[in-house]
Amino acid sequence: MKTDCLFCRIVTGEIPATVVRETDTTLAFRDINPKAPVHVLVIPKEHYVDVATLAQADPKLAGEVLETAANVAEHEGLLVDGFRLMFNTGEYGGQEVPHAHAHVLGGAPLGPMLA
Ligand code: DGP
Repeated sequence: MKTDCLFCRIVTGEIPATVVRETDTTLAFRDINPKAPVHVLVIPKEHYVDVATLAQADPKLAGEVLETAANVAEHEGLLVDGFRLMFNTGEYGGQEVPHAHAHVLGGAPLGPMLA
């Protein structure tokens, strides 16, 4: 828990969020500024600054984030038509919140990412 981290404060409940799934180690909640009909963020409850740091420090937990993302996709009905799973990482990756998070995006055709 990092007291000045937005997503850590969502984990503690200090900042409200629409939670769609929770495990002992991960939390999934709707993005406040959705970019698709379904836009859910999946985070490890423990603070890691980005997915690269998370995966190197705790690959098991990184796998649990992926598992929760897959379960969210299934629960949101995204498995048949497909969806996008994205980790913005660092400044050049466009990461705005420095707590590792996966974006689960779907519910409409998203097109090629690097058009
Ligand atoms: P990124 O650019 O990958 O760091 O994405 C951060 C996402 O977090 C962005 O899509 C908007 C979302 N977000 C920012 N602040 C909040 C918040 O307070 N609540 C929720 N639910 N989402 C937030």
